[in-house]
Amino acid sequence: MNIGITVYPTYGGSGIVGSELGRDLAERGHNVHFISSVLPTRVTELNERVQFHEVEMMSYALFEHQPYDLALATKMATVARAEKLDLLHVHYAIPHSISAILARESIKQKMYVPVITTLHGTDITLVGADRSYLPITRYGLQQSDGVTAVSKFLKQATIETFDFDDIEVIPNFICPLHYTRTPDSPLKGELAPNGERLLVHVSNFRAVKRPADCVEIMAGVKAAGKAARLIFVGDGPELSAVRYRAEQMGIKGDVTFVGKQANIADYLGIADVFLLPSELESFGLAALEAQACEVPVVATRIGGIPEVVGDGETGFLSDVGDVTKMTADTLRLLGDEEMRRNFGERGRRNAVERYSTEKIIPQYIAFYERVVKKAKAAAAA
Ligand code: GMT
Repeated sequence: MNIGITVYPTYGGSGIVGSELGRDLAERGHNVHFISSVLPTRVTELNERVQFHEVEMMSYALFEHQPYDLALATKMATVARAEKLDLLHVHYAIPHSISAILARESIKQKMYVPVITTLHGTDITLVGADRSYLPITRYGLQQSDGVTAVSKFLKQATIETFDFDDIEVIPNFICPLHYTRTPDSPLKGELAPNGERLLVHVSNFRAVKRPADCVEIMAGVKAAGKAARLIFVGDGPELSAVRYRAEQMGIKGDVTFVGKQANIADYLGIADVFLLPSELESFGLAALEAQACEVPVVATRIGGIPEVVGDGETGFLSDVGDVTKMTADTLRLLGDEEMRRNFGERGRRNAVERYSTEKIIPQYIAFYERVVKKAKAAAAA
């Protein structure tokens, strides 16, 4: 198939999922065309099966904000015709599904390019639910030829907010070969020079991730006399507040900020406990990646996380903001090597058996085939 994929290229899990899906589809013999403002960070290689089409935008003094959505729609339509795309698959509803629908409608006299929208989380639960975007998001769902959501939770949230239920749940995925435990990595010695245990948090440091809760947990671990270090991977708006909190709590020296990293697996592969104290998480991709690396997860019991992390099985779940319990859970894991190993092994099994690329990518392909077939049948009628 010839597949157009649009993602937010630089920021967040939806971009990772869309990019890695494209890479895997290309490895399976499909032609993938990424259409976005810049090359998505996870797309590291372009070749005859993986191409990139940059959305160009003219700037003009009259535009207070550049109309990216329209430039994107124009590029989608151009690429769809030039490359004879079988479908456009957009990740994150706003504005991508609207641009894709516009593109589809603008060329429908010449060809019909079906639009598939994958919902990732805040496009439904936060941004899409805000009254400034709600009607257009509902329109995007209704007009898409197919809609998928990354968790059962997100499907249910979409039904409740948008009264729209024609949604296929296709969960996020990991490549089991890429996400593995790497206990002998030299990075371990660099980050924990005295053999300390490593608590790792990976996110885009937005308020919804509550990264400052990790600082509270680390402070509790230190107060309990456990030798550990907290590693923050990623960057985002809350980062300076987190640094300040660490300073305030007197644990600045126990925390390392490594910033954005191209290869998250380097850090997860040596972690002892993964912390994800988010306020909202439709799936929690980082928790899945951690489990694939045999790392127990301490997280919140919200959104799609309970679908991914087994409480008492592969990690421990708490109410949002309950740092006392999250600290106790972290200490429990740090103090019990066997529990850590058992949780880690079960986590790896859970990730590989339920969420490996082998399992999930064929679900996307089957969905594409169904949507394309239905669109062709409708066009013929
Ligand atoms: O977090 C967002 O605002 C959007 C999105 C992103 O691009 O990071 O995150 C969502 O998609 C991820 C990939 O499907 C999920 O793993 C995250 O749980 C989800 N974030 C939220 O629901 C807050």
